Amino acid sequence: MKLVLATLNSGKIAEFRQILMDKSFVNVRSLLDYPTIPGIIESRRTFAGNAIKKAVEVSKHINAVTIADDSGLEIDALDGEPGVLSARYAGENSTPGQLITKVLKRLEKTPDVERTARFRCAIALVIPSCEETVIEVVEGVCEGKVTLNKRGEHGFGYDPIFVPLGYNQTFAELGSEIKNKISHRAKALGMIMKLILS
Ligand code: ITT
Repeated sequence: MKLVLATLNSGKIAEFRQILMDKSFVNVRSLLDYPTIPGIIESRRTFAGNAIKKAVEVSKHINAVTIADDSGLEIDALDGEPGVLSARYAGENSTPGQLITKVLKRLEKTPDVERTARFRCAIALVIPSCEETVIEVVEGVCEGKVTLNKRGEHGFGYDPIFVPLGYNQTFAELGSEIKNKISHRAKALGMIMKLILS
């Protein structure tokens, strides 16, 4: 079965591939394989809205099962920011370093006990059909805390400043094997695979 990941984010693509590693019947493709598909503006105000928009737009160009991920970090002390703006929190084309610097600066005066946060991942699924196209959306959440300083080299985005609940190391220290068992993305993808296979 061909499964198109409607994303250009190489960190997400690597995680999807690893999580799906034991599903040898799934032939994973991403937007890197379809460079002519135009970029999509993430104009919706929720993760679910943006995920549906990305999956629907991409499925208009490719007649295959398509999933799109819209995700980000919600920090309680910042009233849920950066949220849906996670990729652009320090301006368009922000680097991970700039994103992390901005978050740590805004949390400068926030004590450890108040640094609670969560990663949220919405994944939208489109299964095209001439009879009735299926569109579904699910969400996975991973609770945790934002650290005082960045630590670790693995992963992408905000991984060096996020410690998942029940651990002392950041996602960037824990590495992909642990992250891909407990992450927001792993939980959402698990639900999506159940829908695809049911
Ligand atoms: P696509 O739209 O092409 O999928 P994107 O990077 O623009 O790529 P999003 O709009 O969903 O994707 O932005 C998500 C951002 O949230 C991402 O760029 C990271 O900064 C952050 N993020 C999401 N999941 C993360 C994770 O598992 N670890 C660290 N940071 C994450």
